[in-house]
Amino acid sequence: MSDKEDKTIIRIKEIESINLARDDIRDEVIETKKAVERDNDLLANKVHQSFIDNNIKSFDIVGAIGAGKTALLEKITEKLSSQYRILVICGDITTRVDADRIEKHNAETIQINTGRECALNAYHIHKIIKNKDLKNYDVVFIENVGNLICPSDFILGTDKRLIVVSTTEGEWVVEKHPMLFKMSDIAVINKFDLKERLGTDVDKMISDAKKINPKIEVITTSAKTGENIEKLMNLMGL
Ligand SMILES: Nc1nc2c(ncn2[C@@H]2O[C@H](COP(=O)(O)OP(=O)(O)OP(=O)(O)O)[C@@H](O)[C@H]2O)c(=O)[nH]1
Ligand SMILES: [Mg+2]
Repeated sequence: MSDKEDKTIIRIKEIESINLARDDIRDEVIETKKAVERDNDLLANKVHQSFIDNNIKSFDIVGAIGAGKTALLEKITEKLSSQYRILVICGDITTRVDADRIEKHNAETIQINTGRECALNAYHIHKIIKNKDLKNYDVVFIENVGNLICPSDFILGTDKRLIVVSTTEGEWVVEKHPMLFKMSDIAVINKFDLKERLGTDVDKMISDAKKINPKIEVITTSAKTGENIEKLMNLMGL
């Protein structure tokens, strides 16, 4: 047996032993996870009620890393900031790059650095808004940490959730991540300007999203050219 094969077998054994250990505590892990999600849901309801009480339109924007969440928010805030008082809460593991980009378009921004956590949760949002006078805002956008898995565990307490994917992720990205599409109100397929160059089958992405969630609104956009940004804003009720 070669060295490489030997190492592969050892690695597989290591993984098996980790899985066995997990089997022992699986029920406990599942119960704890459910309790955390229950607490999160309660807090999310409280957050949403605060937005409603203050006549604030609120949106949670989730999506793959680099799909264009911030670029879309830049376009939207640029168009809205003369009419609406906007607060944008950006989730990112370490930097305030996104908040700085959006701030240039006259929106107030708050950056949350989650460190090792791969999604925002209702506790983060509650902590921020309890120190804010919400009467000073008309619209709140929350850009979640970029990924298509973790945010499905935590609702944040907004009117609508948008999921953003793009042509650069390939046509399988929707069917491979059904959970967030099930939980979202609007699916945005961004970077439509790159569709021809990449040969991405956008029709498949649209029909996959509709199959997963027949109620979801699906729209193609380009944050680069501005295509369909106004239509997206209409869908959001802005
Ligand atoms: N061609 C093209 N590029 C885009 C479009 N939208 C965003 N980009 C580019 O894609 C890159 C990533 O965009 P971001 O807006 O930072 O993406 P994001 O989803 O906010 O990324 P994270 O916050 O890191 O998860 C940037 O270089 C953008 O300029 C688009 O519609 N077309
Ligand atoms: Mg971003």
